[in-house]
Amino acid sequence: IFVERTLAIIKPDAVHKSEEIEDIILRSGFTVIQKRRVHLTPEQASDFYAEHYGKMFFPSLVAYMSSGPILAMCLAREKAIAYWRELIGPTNTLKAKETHPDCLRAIYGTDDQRNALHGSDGYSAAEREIRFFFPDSVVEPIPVGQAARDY
Ligand code: YYY
Ligand code: MG
Repeated sequence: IFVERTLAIIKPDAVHKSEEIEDIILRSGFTVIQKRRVHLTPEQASDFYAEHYGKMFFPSLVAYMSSGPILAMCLAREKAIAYWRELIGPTNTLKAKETHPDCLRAIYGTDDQRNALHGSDGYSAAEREIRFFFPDSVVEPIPVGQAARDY
């Protein structure tokens, strides 16, 4: 059995709540494999969100993501990708507050764009995004039962 990895980001509007959010992450059964505080340049934020290049919201998304420090985390758990997406909830914080009031974006998000948290949306995105922040991380899934410090 192999656990799965995903990339989580605590975005600039929620970094001041990162200790509280990390507690929830651990209580939800994730292991924090790697963690890095980083202040992205606009160029780096554009690279990270390249799939959205050309969309109306792209310039303000890049400005937001480079507006202050963020906390990038590689999380591991069984079905980490889907479970982390479920835990953070819908993209739009305002909708999340109405339909999923317990999700992390509803609790920590600011508005329809500043939604506090990021989660990879699939396996290939997760691998690419983990490499983006942790270029020397292992590529293989992590066997269940191995301690995080082994990696
Ligand atoms: O994966 P997720 O973050 O839930 O949403 P995406 O559709 O990938 O968009 C990435 C990011 O862009 C989102 O977290 C907020 C912002 N955004 C926006 O400001 N306005 C939109 N209409 C859609 C997305
Ligand atoms: Mg996305």
